[in-house]
Amino acid sequence: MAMRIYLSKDLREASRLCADDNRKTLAEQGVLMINLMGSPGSGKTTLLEHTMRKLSGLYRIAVIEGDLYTAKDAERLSPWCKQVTQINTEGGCHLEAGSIGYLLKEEALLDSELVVIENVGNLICPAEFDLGEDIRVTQLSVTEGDDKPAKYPLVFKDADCVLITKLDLLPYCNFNLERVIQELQIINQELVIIPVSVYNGEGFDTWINWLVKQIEAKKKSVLS
Ligand SMILES: Nc1nc2c(ncn2[C@@H]2O[C@H](COP(=O)(O)OP(=O)(O)OP(=O)(O)O)[C@@H](O)[C@H]2O)c(=O)[nH]1
Ligand SMILES: [Mg+2]
Repeated sequence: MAMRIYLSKDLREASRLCADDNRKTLAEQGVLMINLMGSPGSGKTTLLEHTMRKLSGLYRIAVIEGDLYTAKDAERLSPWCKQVTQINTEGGCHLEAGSIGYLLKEEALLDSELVVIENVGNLICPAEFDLGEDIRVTQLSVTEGDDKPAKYPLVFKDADCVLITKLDLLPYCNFNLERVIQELQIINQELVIIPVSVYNGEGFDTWINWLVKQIEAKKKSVLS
């Protein structure tokens, strides 16, 4: 016989409170925190390598790497970034606000001007968990197929910026860029959409300029 269980408590409440705490801590310090999401292999770490190479001389940047296993991504970023922390979820499909809050107690992290979280590669679960970030960036590579925004809308709907990555491979993929851009604009009219390739540099400066604007706005907000 089927049994219905009524929950009188919101099971996500603790996580939401942690996210709010993280946002408050970051706001007090003027630190911008970005939650970078996307499928496994969509190019998140590669984008970060190039982004750090460009910005690490200009800003104090910390990276939090989320992966099920290994410290491979943290090792890739360590030449470009002084403060890299790897979180292994050991099977977990997303990061949680509590783990980020624990790291935000470290002085080195709060001394940064930008904290980038590379979430676990996945278009589903990370979208459902607020980490206390200011900005959500979702990557979609042209090799994944142009049906993904329609099939996994939440991670695109709640994003501030979508990077359509591996643009250099567009001629070899059955990916209708114009249609994807239109679909994304319907899902979220405010979305900043930047097609980019770190291999041939297309769109990369547009991404960097947008990111710098966000860092500067956050720094200014603490002064005003
Ligand atoms: N052609 C092309 N390949 C790219 C580009 N960006 C990344 N790649 C390749 O895509 C593969 C996966 O890149 P990663 O940066 O490791 O992907 P990821 O999203 O961090 O993967 P996970 O951390 O496992 O989720 C690598 O072989 C990269 O060299 C690009 O702009 N063009
Ligand atoms: Mg990675």
